Amino acid sequence: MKRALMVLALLLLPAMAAPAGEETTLRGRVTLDTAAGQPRANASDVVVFLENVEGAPASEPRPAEMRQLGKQFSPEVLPVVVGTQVSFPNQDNVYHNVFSRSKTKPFNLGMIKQEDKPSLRFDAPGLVKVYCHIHAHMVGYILVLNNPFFAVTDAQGSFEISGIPPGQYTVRAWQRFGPEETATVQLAQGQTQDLDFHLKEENNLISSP
Ligand SMILES: [Cu+2]
Repeated sequence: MKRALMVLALLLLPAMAAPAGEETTLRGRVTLDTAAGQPRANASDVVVFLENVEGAPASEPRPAEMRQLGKQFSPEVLPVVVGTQVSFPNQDNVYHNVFSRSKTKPFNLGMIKQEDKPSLRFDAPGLVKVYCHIHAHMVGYILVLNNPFFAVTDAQGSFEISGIPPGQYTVRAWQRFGPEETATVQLAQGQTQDLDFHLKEENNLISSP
């Protein structure tokens, strides 16, 4: 009995040693396969986000930026929380244009000259695909989300979301080039939970606005 109690005490030690107020965290790694079935070396730009989070902060979201740089949108994938003001600075020495036909937020910012920085507020959740009518290859993705609990993967596919209120959530891993994946997690206060996703790209994507 004594021995059992001691074992129990030892088992509890790591939890007790954790600093008070440790943040509830979800982290993991996304692996991406190409349509040909090969692992993609660069697994960046997958957006991992939580659904149905209640009591999300009501504070004004921080402004975000999608630059035009080297005739690309940068970043190409930009997740933001609903209500975010996004500016589109042109950092090239050529004209650009930024427009979208997405139902979530159709717009056209007209001609944007170097150093100009028009901005827009994204008030409705959903995907907004962004293009430039001068450079047909330019495409950007603004994913407008209902709460600030999201992360974008780095080149290794790693992500981390912290400060999550404890609870049960649906987690979605969204990619540009194929179907997303979902998972359900149960997060306890102060816990760090690992969650991995495996996504596959598709060849036959129909280009939608
Ligand atoms: Cu352009």
